[in-house]
Amino acid sequence: MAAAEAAPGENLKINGQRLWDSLMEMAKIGPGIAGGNNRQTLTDDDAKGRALFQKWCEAEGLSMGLDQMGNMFARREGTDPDALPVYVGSHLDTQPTGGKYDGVLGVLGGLEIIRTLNQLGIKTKHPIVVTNWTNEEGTRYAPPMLASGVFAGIHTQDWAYELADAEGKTFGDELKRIGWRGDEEVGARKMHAFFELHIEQGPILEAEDVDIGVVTHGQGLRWIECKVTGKESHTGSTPMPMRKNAGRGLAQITELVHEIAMAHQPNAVGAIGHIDVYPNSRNIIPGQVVFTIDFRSHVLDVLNAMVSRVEAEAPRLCAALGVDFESKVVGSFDPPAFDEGCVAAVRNAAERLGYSHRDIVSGAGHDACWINKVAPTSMIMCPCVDGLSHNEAEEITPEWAEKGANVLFHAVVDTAEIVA
Ligand code: HGY
Ligand code: MN
Ligand code: MN
Repeated sequence: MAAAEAAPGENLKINGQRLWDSLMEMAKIGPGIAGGNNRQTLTDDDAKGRALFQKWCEAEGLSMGLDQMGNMFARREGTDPDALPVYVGSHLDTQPTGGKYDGVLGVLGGLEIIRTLNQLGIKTKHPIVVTNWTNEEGTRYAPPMLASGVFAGIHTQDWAYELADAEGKTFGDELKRIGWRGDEEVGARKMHAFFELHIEQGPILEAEDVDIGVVTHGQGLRWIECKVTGKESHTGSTPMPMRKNAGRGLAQITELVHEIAMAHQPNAVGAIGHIDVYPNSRNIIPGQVVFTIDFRSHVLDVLNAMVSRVEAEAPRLCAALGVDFESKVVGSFDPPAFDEGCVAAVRNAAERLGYSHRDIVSGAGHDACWINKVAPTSMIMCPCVDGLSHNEAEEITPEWAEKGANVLFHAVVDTAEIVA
């Protein structure tokens, strides 16, 4: 019996070596101090990374759009100019001690799809647009997924422009300074679908020896910025009963956050990653501590219960210590459920390619979580070594990158419809 006719594009594969070489080339920009990256948003290194991405896109004949939040849109024309484009991408900005693949794999995986289509001379009905979303990480400017959030109508552009970093530099000024503020209205673009390839940033896929994560849902997130205020005084001459030590508030709330998350296992997580101590002098009792609680769960009721409990108990803990407590939510999104049609496109692609795969909930937040509100969206995940991410030792294998990009490729071209 003749082999079943391959469906259009069934044997399509990306060039894994070319993708890996591009990942390594991009990793040279904004190097970290331990083999990873520090290419934080709106820094000169971010500008250099953007310029390299633009150069690669122009070499493939793509037209580059740039909106007023610095989101980059590299477009490959389809045969039907009226068809809404299929978008594919992620982010090029990194954590201060970030890895080489978080976000970057999704942007350069999208570019690799274009390179392969051009090389094979394949046309698609729908245009394809490779995207770099500004400030996904939310480290320098909270909240995370800022520019995709403005694009999805979650935040206003004016509010985003006024966000200030630790040195008081505003997002709007820095975007203009690095020369990447475009004229295009943010969110005006309409999408046929959006796909994001991302490393798992957790241990499940590697532990189960599974190549592909078919992402059905994401966790919801709450970032609560807390300020505990005591009184600076001499660590040597101030009698213990007279002290108003803001550091003790931080210590007790750190334990409270851990206890609250542990009370909601197996799906909740909680920690404090950002801490500023004032005046941070060895012989001054901390007068003020500012820190951010990061709670996550894919169950909305659990997420809300964790926030309610810390907002009820933290003030009481601090009052007992003789220090003041105040807080505000600085980042928030509810658990997203991705589009079933796009999730099926990812699952079918993994099946067709013969890759091991499993449904998975994303532990990290992604631009896809916001784009999911304005277009059919889903994600593909590949394993990462020891599940480690947001650490310069973040690592993946070329094979994982290639398989993830192949699934992305098939999901995108199936949705963009190859014109034989
Ligand atoms: O915080 C997050 O989940 C994302 O990595 N910015
Ligand atoms: Mn990311
Ligand atoms: Mn990240």
